[in-house]
Amino acid sequence: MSRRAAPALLLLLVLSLAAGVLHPAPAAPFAPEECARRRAQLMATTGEGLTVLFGATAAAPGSRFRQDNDFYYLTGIEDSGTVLVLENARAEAHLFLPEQSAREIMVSGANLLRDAGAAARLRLRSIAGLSALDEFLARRLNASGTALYARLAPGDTLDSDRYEERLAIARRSRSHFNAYPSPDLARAARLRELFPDARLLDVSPLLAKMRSIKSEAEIESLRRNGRLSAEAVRQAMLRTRPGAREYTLEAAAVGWVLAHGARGLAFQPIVAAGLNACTWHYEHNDKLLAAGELVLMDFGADLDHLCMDISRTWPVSGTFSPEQREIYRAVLEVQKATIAACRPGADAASIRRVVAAKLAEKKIDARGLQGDIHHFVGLGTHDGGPQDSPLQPGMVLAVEPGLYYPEKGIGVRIEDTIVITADGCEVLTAAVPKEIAAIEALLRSRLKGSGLQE
Ligand SMILES: [Mn+2]
Repeated sequence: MSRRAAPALLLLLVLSLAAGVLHPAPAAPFAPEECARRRAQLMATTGEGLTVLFGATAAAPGSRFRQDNDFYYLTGIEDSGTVLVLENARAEAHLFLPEQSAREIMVSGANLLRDAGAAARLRLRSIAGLSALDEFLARRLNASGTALYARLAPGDTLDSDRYEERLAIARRSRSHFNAYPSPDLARAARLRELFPDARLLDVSPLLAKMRSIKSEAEIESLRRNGRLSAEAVRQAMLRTRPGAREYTLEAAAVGWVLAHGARGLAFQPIVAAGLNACTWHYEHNDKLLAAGELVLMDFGADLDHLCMDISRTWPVSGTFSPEQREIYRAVLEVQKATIAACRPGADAASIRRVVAAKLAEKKIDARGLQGDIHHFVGLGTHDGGPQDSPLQPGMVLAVEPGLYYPEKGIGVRIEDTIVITADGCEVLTAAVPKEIAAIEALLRSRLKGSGLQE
């Protein structure tokens, strides 16, 4: 090595080490080879033209940066402001990242533009600065009528699916002062403006369909999250006592998952005592727990960018009243019958038939509950997916029946996240009790030795 080359090589070494620190290897479900496989599958489906997908540009206010779900699914990359371009027929992927000033690097750390080995490691054809994006697209969209796949529907977020995002945009636009377009709508309009003769097509349904079937690595990570989130709820149950506040339980569960490697939470935890449980998405979590009330907790961690969703309801004093017991039992039997009916090929109608038969056999009054699956779970707590098609192995979903009686101050929801297997399903969140006897036994163990009386 020449004397002149040595400092340059040393600088390169330092920069690549720094990049290694700033860019820790993604967890197995989003490892480079997994993401490359997904990109190849998507490109084989589209087959022609280009696909352009935009990453998240900034963290939500008050939050840690979390990459856009579709973007993370295809790249495993957390850098902000990144754009992925797929040349579908050539099966090649390119990444464009913002060029950063020295100050930006000092504040936020260097992005992958400074990481010389990144393209090879991530199985990309190239990595370039964002200022080269428009010209790259213009060159590749040279022929009139070229297919340009982009996201024309709103992207999903940590806890809202595409439909809920659409709803949020519509609600915000009730005031015309707030009727600014969503980032996806603005980007689609810009693409139309820049490339008016390209054939703009929506990539969202293709990605939603792919994401609905989880890989082995995703399922293994979701299994770990199921155990982790279940233990967190169990920890909250053990902190329950009259005079504690809802947030005491929240703190126990949040502390538990953060102490065990979760990135964060899948959604704002709901800890709702008494009447509060009748507000489905209650999140104040500051009320005192009173003896005789039920408390409903809806909780899940974000582990490896994958979410979990679990709800339990239990008595503050440790024992269900006869009326609470009757309502709880109806929800529990419906929930268990629904889970038992979830298998490959099952659809909404067949699940309802199985649930009805099971409830009739057990002579349970289900109080109007019929047995529904509620939403998919994955990169988002409310993950996208084909809503009305039969279940398939690898689908992950939440079953969360609930009964709510505001006039009685009673709300009961019991929720597990399940994965469809070859011949049925596996409950990922089974490690926290839901049978009445098991809940009362756990709560008795808490009361023992604490000096508390029921
Ligand atoms: Mn749910």
